[in-house]
Amino acid sequence: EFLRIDHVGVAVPDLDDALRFYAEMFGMHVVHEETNEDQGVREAMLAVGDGTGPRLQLLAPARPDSAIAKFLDRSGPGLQQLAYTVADVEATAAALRARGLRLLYDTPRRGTAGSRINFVHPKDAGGVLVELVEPA
Ligand code: V0V
Repeated sequence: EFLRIDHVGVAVPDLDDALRFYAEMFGMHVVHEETNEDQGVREAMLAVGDGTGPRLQLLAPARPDSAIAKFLDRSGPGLQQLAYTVADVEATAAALRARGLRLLYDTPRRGTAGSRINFVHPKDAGGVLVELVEPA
């Protein structure tokens, strides 16, 4: 069901500070940036190397009641999620539900760049927040 790793998500308190850090320290640059009001995040996708592989997603809170704000309060900055590319997010979610895993949403929501997304609860996936991404 999983085609490849789509991105790894890192929670950061301030997106501009983080972008500066990744550029200056690691030479990594933004390929996409947006605010997702539904998720309450300001986010940026960074390419690694030639940009053909998985991306790094920096996630900063856009609102104090967002999932990222809560994560930062509890855990501090750091790895927040691991996202896999799937061909059909509804079919994959249904298959995982049938195996007893809790999906966070009944129907997919809007993710980066018009993708459709859902998540497996981290308590059902060995402590990892697993995101399913069906690209636009
Ligand atoms: C919480 N927990 C995590 C975790 N977040 N464990 C691993 N990784 C995480 N990111 C643990 C937490 O330490 C608690 O463990 C337990 O889960 C709490 O579960 P809960 O009370 O049911 O839930 P909350 O309120 O802590 O929220 C966690 C969830 C929330 C995962 C439900 O963050 C959520 O709805 N996430 C999905 C949306 C999201 O993450 N959006 C931001 C990215 P103990 O203490 O009980 O052991 S947006 C995005 O990725 C986009 C737009 C995109 O890629 O396109």
